[in-house]
Amino acid sequence: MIVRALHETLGTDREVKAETWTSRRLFLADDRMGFSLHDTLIHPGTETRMHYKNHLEAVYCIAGSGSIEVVATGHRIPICAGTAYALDQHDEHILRADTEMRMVCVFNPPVTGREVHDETGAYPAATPTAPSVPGSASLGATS
Ligand code: 9YT
Repeated sequence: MIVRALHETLGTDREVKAETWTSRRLFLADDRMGFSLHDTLIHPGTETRMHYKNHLEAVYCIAGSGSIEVVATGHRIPICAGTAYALDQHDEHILRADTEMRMVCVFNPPVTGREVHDETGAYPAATPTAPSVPGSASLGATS
């Protein structure tokens, strides 16, 4: 079993800061779980355009409020504590934070550590890391 506390990530390589967010990465690819788990703060008053072409991401908002816009349709959905979204179509999106938002994020395949968005809003494709549990299925993404 791996046990990791949020405070242990602060000020380490697991705390990754970008202009509009700070991602505290609790579990990463080298934990061999088949996903990564992040506790992410989205800074108030910001907007972040993202397009995870190489990953699937699920996000659960546990504090704060804002909205997500699906770029392809222009559809805007309010996000507040208790709302989750899954980018099952690798959806390009714009996240707007009205107040500081605290998000629990899961990436499949897992991110490896220091990723920040490239110019297209993506993280680079990961090198496959097998889950450590014998017989467990890989959660491989498709692009
Ligand atoms: C909610 C979201 O996607 N924020 C951007 C940061 C990213 N999720 C991360 O690496 O924690």
